[in-house]
Amino acid sequence: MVKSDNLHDYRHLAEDIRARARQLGFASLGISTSDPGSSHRRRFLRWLARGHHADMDWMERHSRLRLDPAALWPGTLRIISVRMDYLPAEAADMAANLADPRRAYISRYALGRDYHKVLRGRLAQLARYLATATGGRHRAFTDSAPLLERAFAERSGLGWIGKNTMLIHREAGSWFFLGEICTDAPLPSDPTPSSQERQGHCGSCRACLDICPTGALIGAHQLVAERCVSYLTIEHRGSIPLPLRELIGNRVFGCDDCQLICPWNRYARPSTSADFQPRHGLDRRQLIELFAWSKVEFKQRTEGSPIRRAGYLGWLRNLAVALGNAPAEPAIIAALRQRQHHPSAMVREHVLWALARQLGTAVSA
Ligand code: B12
Ligand code: SF4
Repeated sequence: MVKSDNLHDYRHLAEDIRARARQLGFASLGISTSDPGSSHRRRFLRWLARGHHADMDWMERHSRLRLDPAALWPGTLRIISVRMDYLPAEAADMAANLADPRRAYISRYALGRDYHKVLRGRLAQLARYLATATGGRHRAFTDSAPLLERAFAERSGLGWIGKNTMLIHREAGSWFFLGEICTDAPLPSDPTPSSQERQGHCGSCRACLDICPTGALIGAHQLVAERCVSYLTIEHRGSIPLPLRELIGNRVFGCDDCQLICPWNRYARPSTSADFQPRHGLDRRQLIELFAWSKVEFKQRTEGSPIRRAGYLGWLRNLAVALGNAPAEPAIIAALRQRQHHPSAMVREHVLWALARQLGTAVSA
């Protein structure tokens, strides 16, 4: 057991944890203090004040905790941040899928097993290892608690904040998840990046800002959630605003455009982890196939998948929008007609919108 006042022991422990994290499948690990720093604090509060979080009220509700991990998990002195790469090696070509309006584009992160489940188990093992070594208090999180994950990861040296707001790593791009352990162990923290390092390596590139289909990136490092396809297709519960529907194209769950275009993602190493490989052929499905899923089929086929978050009605809503954007075809019109009397008013409204587009009639949504 590490003695509470022995810094030498903690240095060794930090190295042990890094090695252990690698064995558990994490690509890298960084340690920061529990202070997110003034620039993250300021930017986060400004984002909330401008209402850029749309109706994700939970972002506002727990804002104090997000800025103070010790309030979230008492005694927290350090945040251990880990990165796990997820770009599925076996998935069909992304750009080709996105360019085919009859096929559904599902975000790469959502093709396989829910990352919360994948990371949680491994982080818990790392936390147990720490507990055995120090006997202290440790708690693992991955997008499961109000914690400014990118801020702590950035401060521990895991990457820089790109103009698309993603954390980007020089050798790995941005196709990765983050997870954390809040600990009371006074581990040596990694050097905080200098202000020059924090500017990152985006330089004059603005590919992500220009490619964003809905104009959600209103400037470098500024994302307006209510326009982001990821928000609209995953988090948003109601009707999708009419002006944005056409812009969503065939993206039925999440959006990857601002990562797909990022030059740093040329260096991303695809993940061979079985957990992240596509299930049920979700990387290549036709829109009408997915639209035909019954509620029972949706539940069965999204078991353990992040897609569950959209809910069955959200899933039908998103697919109806994509079908409305597909080229006019009798098979699509027939599929939409099957659902035009759906009991959900929200689904019906999107189906009628899509039908009107398919039939070339006035949109009466
Ligand atoms: C809310 C949320 C969303 C929202 C809002 C996104 C957003 N940009 O905030 C929506 C639903 C749109 C979303 C979408 C996606 N998300 Co999300 N999301 C989150 C969540 C829960 C909170 C993010 C947050 O705090 N936003 C608040 C705003 C203010 O953050 P921000 O714009 O990034 O600004 C912060 C920093 O970037 C910094 N900052 C801003 N500008 C600058 C400039 C400089 C120079 C510096 C130093 C700092 C700085 O200050 C702010 C405060 O820290 C996190 C998990 C978590 N608990 O942290 C996952 C998380 C950020 N999401 C993730 C992912 C994978 C996605 C998607 C790729 C999913 C998809 N394919 O559809 C997209 C990507 C969209 C995008 N370009 O960000 C990953 C990101 C991993 C990575 N490599 O960065 C996270 C970390 C989840 C995880 N555990 O892995 N997400
Ligand atoms: S995820 Fe898509 S919609 Fe959201 S900011 Fe990136 S490119 Fe724009």
